[in-house]
Amino acid sequence: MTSSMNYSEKIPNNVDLHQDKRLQRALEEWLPNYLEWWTSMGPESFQRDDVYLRTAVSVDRDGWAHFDYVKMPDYRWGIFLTPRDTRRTIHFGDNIGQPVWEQVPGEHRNTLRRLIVTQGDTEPASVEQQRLLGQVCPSLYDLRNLFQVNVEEGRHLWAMVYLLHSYFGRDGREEAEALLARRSGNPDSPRILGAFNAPIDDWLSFFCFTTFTDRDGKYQLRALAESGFDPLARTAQFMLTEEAHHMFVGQTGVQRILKRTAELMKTGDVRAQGGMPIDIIQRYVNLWYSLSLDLFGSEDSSNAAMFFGASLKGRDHEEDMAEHTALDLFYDMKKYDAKGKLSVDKVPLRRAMNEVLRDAYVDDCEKVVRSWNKALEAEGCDERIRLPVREFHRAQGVYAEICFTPDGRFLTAAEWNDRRDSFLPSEADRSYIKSLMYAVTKPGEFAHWISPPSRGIENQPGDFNYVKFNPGSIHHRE
Ligand code: BYC
Ligand code: FE
Ligand code: FE
Repeated sequence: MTSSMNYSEKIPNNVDLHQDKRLQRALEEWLPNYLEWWTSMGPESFQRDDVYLRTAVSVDRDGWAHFDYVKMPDYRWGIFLTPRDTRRTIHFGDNIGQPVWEQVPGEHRNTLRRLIVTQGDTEPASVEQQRLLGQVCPSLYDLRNLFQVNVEEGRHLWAMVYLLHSYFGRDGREEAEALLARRSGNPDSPRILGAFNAPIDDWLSFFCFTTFTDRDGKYQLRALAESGFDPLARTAQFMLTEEAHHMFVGQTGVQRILKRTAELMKTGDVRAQGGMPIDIIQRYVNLWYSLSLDLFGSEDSSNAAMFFGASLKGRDHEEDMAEHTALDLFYDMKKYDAKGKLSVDKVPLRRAMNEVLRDAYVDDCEKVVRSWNKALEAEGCDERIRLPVREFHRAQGVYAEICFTPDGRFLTAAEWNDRRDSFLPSEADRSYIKSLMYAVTKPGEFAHWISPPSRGIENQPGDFNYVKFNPGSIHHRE
């Protein structure tokens, strides 16, 4: 295991893949299936264009990225793990103090496989969800960022497939095939988790998704980076370094839209000038935030207790916690009856681990919204974006069957139905946002509804040509 990466092999890696011929062969057999999936389900219409992408060249904290023009199917997807720390011991749950596992413990095999498959399933799902967005990109800068996110989600799939192939034998290989077979939004073979079946066909949705849903990824990966199963922990650690850019794309994307909207508010009606009104942006935030809260699973979960007890999935920054068994401790959980009457239950802390992770996520999202509101304030705009309460619009967990307004007031189902369109994007909102989508492909130009970024990727100038269209491309110009 080294921090530098071997790019001379068919599958770039820092796990000495050539020393395990069987595994190498299995992954080389999976590779063409992956490429077939990528060319049919990946970004449509752009597979032959040259995109200014970063590729990982070392797993060191700084300086791991290399930037160059690449055709997406030629991207060097590889297997990169943070180097092993041989002194690492299990530091939470029932196995504290034991050396971390380098192989899958038999009694946790099915549970671990399920966690890895669930994580792996989200990665190709997001690429499928975003596959048509390039055709209506608001700029070349944004187009390049979309593709950077897409190729890295492809690499995250590789990360999970490596674990399945090397540690789970035949059923791991079968799961790796199934990861290429399910399809986002397909009623017959949907992706596993809710948010990954929702359509993303406009850029406001994309920026909300990369803000809120990729951020679920950050927290789930942080919890898996604590795992007693060391290969999973090290894989998750390296994935987190890539994840930061995805959330940057989302957060700055929404911020640039808000800035533009605030500018347009000074000169008249936002909609009449072709911008995105704040109330519509708020409804998209409400949707993607609530869908993403669902991804943490139930507030009170026997699965979560088992994952923690078995030392498979820890808490965010487990080392900072006062205590690491989570036994004989309780979490004060808000619950409601069908009439909306509140009670506070004492839930055993292990059973509340999904909610503990969600708490960290909610704090992080609040910071993001504060930065958005600062941008509005800087434009002299009095409007503000607000996160809905966590009970709002939930489909998983203890709040699932109960209706709440974004500010936490209980509603009957009939009241909810009457007011739904003021909380979540309506058909009219969606068709208006879609009507704003058109391709802007001249270097340095931006769609009317979004402001330019404050700086370019790798400090490139504002008119940098991030994507070079080749003859045959839908955006190619002579
Ligand atoms: N939709 O006790 P429960 C990312 C299922 S994002 C549908 O409530 P548990 C990325 C659950 O699977 C990060 N089903 O929850 C972002 C279980 O089913 P089974 C992805 C759901 O098990 C952007 C049942 O309900 N990583 O990386 O404690 C772009 C009862 O489960 C949902 C992970 O998720 C839902 N929302 O926790 C690209 C980490 N929620 O098993 C990538 C791995 C729950 O009874 N996964 N269910 O059939 C996990 O840690 C856990 O599986 C979950 C659920 C946190 C998801
Ligand atoms: Fe990912
Ligand atoms: Fe991501």
